Amino acid sequence: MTTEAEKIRFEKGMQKTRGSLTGRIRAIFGGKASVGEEDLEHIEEVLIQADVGVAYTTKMIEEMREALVSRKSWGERDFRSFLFNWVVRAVGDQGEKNGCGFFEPRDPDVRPEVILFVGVNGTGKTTTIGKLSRLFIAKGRGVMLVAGDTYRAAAPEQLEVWAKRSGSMYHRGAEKGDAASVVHDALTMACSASLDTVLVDTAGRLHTKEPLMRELEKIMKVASRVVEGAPHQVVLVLDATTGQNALVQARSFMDVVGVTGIIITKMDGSAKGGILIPISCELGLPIHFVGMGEGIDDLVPFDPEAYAEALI
Ligand SMILES: Nc1nc2c(ncn2[C@@H]2O[C@H](COP(=O)(O)OP(=O)(O)OP(=O)(O)O)[C@@H](O)[C@H]2O)c(=O)[nH]1
Ligand SMILES: [Mg+2]
Repeated sequence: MTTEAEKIRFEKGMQKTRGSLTGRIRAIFGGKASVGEEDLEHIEEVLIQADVGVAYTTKMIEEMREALVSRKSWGERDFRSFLFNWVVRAVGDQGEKNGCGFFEPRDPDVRPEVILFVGVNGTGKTTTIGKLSRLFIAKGRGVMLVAGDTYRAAAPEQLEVWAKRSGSMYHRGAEKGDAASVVHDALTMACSASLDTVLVDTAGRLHTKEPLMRELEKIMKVASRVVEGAPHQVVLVLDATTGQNALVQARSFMDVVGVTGIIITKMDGSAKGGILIPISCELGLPIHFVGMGEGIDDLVPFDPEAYAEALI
């Protein structure tokens, strides 16, 4: 369930996208009582600029055209309510898979639940793990953060700061060490400490870099040797400001590591929040959360209605 406070955070976080969409839509309607066929082209442009994607925009416009035929007039309010319903239908298709089911262990008989975070450089993996660790701790779980990023200098320290903030345990290995062995040691410790949840950070990697993608496979293999079925979730972190490229990244990671869900970050910094629509519709994966800022509280469970409302 999305709370009122979460809805408000969604709205605030999506100001940039909404600001740009609303302004343009208003310009199209320009006080007219009704739009006509001739305006559809402009509406199409606006949706593509918000990164809804050509395929989904075309679909939407076709449905609008049909709706126009069966009505005498179509004012701005009609249009907005059409858009709202369309978006909810499109992104709500993933149904229960969206939102908060995330906190429930995939296999209740196995502890700890191991969650691996992957994505290209700088998408917000480490920050998202930090935000999530606090939410897990608030649910009374024993949490460990694992610095599986052994590439970037200062990456382990960055994660350690988040561990201290949230009150999580923390494990790192030797500098420039082997990420898979860091994960191995961390999971062994987490088992003996009877922890509930282990969040594993990994180095950012371009989906086109073959050896780095192989390293992820190795981490997965090692994890499953220590904890049955691990990693139980593989979360792909995508940056909303990268637009359509996020879809390309997603497909490459899905091929290699069997991604189970998505978190979209930096929605607050993007005027292209429409990208969530193709991400949700085309990948067939749940969107668990949306990042709305850099602070520890700036992670909001994804809710189709709150999203559609904030978009429009
Ligand atoms: N505005 C905004 N900034 C964010 C969000 N999430 C992360 N950031 C910022 O994005 C930058 C990169 O975040 P990191 O968490 O270091 O990203 P990363 O994926 O771990 O990066 P690498 O480990 O280098 O691949 C930082 O400055 C974060 O504060 C968000 O939802 N909104
Ligand atoms: Mg990082």
